[in-house]
Amino acid sequence: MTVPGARLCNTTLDALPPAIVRPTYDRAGTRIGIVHLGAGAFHRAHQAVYIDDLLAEAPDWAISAVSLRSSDVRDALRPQDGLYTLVRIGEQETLRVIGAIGELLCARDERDAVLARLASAQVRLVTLTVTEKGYCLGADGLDFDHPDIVHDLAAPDAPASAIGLVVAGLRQRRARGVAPYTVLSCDNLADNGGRLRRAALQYAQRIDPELARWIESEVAFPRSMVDSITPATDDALRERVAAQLGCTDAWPVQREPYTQWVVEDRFCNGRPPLERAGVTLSDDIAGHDRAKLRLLNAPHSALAYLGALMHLATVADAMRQPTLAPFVETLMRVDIAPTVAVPAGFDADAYIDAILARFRNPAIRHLLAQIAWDGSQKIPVRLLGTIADALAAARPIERLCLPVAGWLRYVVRQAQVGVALVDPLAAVLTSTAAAASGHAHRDIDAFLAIDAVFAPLSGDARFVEALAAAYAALGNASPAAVAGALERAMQGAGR
Ligand code: CS2
Repeated sequence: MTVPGARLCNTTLDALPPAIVRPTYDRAGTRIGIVHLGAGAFHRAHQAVYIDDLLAEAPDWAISAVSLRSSDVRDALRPQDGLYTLVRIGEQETLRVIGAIGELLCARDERDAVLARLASAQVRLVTLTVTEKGYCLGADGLDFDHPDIVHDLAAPDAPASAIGLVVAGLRQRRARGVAPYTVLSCDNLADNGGRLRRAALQYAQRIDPELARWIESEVAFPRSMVDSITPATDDALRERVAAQLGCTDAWPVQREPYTQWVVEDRFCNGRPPLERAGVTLSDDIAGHDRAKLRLLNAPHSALAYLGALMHLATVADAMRQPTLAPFVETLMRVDIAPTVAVPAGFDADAYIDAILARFRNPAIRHLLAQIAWDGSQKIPVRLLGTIADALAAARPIERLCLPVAGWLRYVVRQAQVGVALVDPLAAVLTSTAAAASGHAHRDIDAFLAIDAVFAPLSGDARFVEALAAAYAALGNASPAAVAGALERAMQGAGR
């Protein structure tokens, strides 16, 4: 039994109730081999769990988990020796204490320690979950006007951005004759490794063209696809965990039982034996990441915006809504699936069935508001590529435009009720929304001028027309108006 008021940490680990799964390896015998940028809940519920499975046989791959800005995760988990609880929400809830994180750092206040880790020869892999916006990308690769990039290029030895840190670490290693690390993006971006590589090369080129050439020839940037639904931690979870552990855990994480990690097997300085933890090593990442972005993340965003307009709270609530759920299923099967070139042996129907079942899981309280964050970063990679492909193939795009219009209506509504958007483009989105008149063409033209979101499509007359029509179809965006638009959009579906 643990003492009331005690905190989860190395010394309380042995006293946890027997049902709690915990590390089977000697934590003191592990060494940091991975620096992970972006120590949020997704990393801790996903990658860190795979690594936890491997540390008994591969003790050289423990993780130094780095937050770029906020010190919250470090402050919560450092007193816990990096330990935290993973709650798997299935038919039965299971609790497991994860020990893979050997160190927590915050780059903003411990930059030197982060740079020292990045320079260390023992570190052979740098992984990232910094979300779409963390890559500071514009329409053509790295956004050189992004304030973090401007800052980092002016002071490359004191970087704040993920790209700046990755390149600063490589620069130190090159200067000291230390072999480079592999840089593995684990974010929801199509061709995540390719984009990160191009951004790193563009950035390095500005600092030192020789460095850029070295990175180009020596550093591997494998692509990857990650998948596991991870609702944000709330107090209810903290309380459940404390009751079961018999001690407090300041920041447990939760996720569904399903998890997938597909990684391109291209590493330049060794790798953990990932396949032994259930990671798929594949050469066809493009097929996997496209299928996931288009068939899981795009419907998620559709549920988030259209569901929020219908005053629904969670994904499971949205999947019980009699017009929204069939609309999203039609979108997946009729409009999106034909644009996804699936990898060999991939059964798209079964994949869609499984995603719908995951969305319906009533045990998971996945807030639509969480998915609605960062729409300006998500809409292009989740929906606009599908629309571009449908246009190129002369397929209809009317239904595909509804979630995009739903996002814009949601932005307008948040501006009207005075709720701040969580989005790096919040300022321009909110000022555009505040000027919205309700006149579809005028409003759409104003939003389409936001190049960072719409640049590749805003000149396409069919898209402009279909988006304006979808925006108009949503009427005053009340729940009844949205339901009416979805019903009309379903007519004739299944062709
Ligand atoms: C979601 C994703 O928040 C979101 O935007 O669509 O985080 C989603 O839950 C994961 O990608 C599932 O793997």
